[in-house]
Amino acid sequence: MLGVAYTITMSTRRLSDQQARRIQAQRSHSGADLSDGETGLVIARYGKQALVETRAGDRMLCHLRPHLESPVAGDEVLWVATEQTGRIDALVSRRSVLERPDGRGNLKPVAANIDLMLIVFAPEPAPQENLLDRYLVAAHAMGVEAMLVLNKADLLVDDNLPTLLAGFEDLGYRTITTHRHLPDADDLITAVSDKTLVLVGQSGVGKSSLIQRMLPEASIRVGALSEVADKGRHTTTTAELFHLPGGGRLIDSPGVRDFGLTHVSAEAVASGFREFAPYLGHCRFRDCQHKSEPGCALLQALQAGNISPERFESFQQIVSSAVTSNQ
Ligand SMILES: Nc1nc2c(ncn2[C@@H]2O[C@H](COP(=O)(O)OP(=O)(O)O)[C@@H](O)[C@H]2O)c(=O)[nH]1
Ligand SMILES: [Mg+2]
Ligand SMILES: [Zn+2]
Repeated sequence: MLGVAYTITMSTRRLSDQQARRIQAQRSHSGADLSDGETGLVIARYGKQALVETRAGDRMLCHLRPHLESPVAGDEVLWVATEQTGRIDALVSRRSVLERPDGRGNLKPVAANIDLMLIVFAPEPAPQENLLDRYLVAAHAMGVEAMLVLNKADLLVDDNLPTLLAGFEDLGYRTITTHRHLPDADDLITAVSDKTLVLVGQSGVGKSSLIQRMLPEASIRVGALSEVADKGRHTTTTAELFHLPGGGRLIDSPGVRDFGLTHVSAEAVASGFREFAPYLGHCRFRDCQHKSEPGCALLQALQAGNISPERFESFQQIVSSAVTSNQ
């Protein structure tokens, strides 16, 4: 068992009947015996092992039962003690999951049971083209709320990024501007409340630093990574969960150079652009590609100034890149 220098209060929430049935189904499916396991929360995943927080607040590095669906930070699992450590036997059904294609284009879960996606960007490194829109589409496809954070605002040199952020605010998204020299991160902590939040964004935009600012005690700032696999390194290599005193949970995710959306259909991309909603389904042709078709409701909205040219171009680029990489 791993020693932890701090105590964690975790709700001893009982499984709902429905959850229990799902676990039962998955156990039978994976051929596991039906001996009693205990529920736990996955803090981080390392290859064939996962760091599990027990109901008592201890942390155990558990092995995974073969053929088990891959548990990730935020997952609720059933685990049993073994002679040495523990073993995860079953995964409780997720209410949401953030997935990302691996190098070979296969979708891999990154974080589970998320309520809120915090999309972080900064002056340095400057946002990649379309990345924020791609995250917004992903959040919509996952069914989670998205919030935009302009971080490292002490490095701002012009109005470009504040204007970009204001554009998202006009679309109805919650937004926050912050940097590490501000006294506290109360506005963010309030936004998190008791929800589970995942921070996403390019490597270097300050996601890990932002989490450190939100955590209260110096002692709690020691991440699971430094306890286990990543000694001496500060780069986030796997998603990792942190508790806030108010019951909220923060999941730090590794930075992405490219956040592919190849698994999302053109329709799902369109519905991820929330200001398109009044026009979708109103084109003359049912299979309208919104490129140059006569009677295209989106193109009309663009011409009327109801959709911004930047967002429309971003939409076209996301759809065409998804189509190209599917071929
Ligand atoms: N100027 C400035 N630098 C910051 C701020 N927050 C983080 N950094 C720096 O940005 C770099 C990347 O931070 P990190 O938290 O590791 O980013 P992550 O890759 O998104 O997790 C580090 O060198 C931090 O010291 C900030 O508010 N202002
Ligand atoms: Mg990081
Ligand atoms: Zn159209």
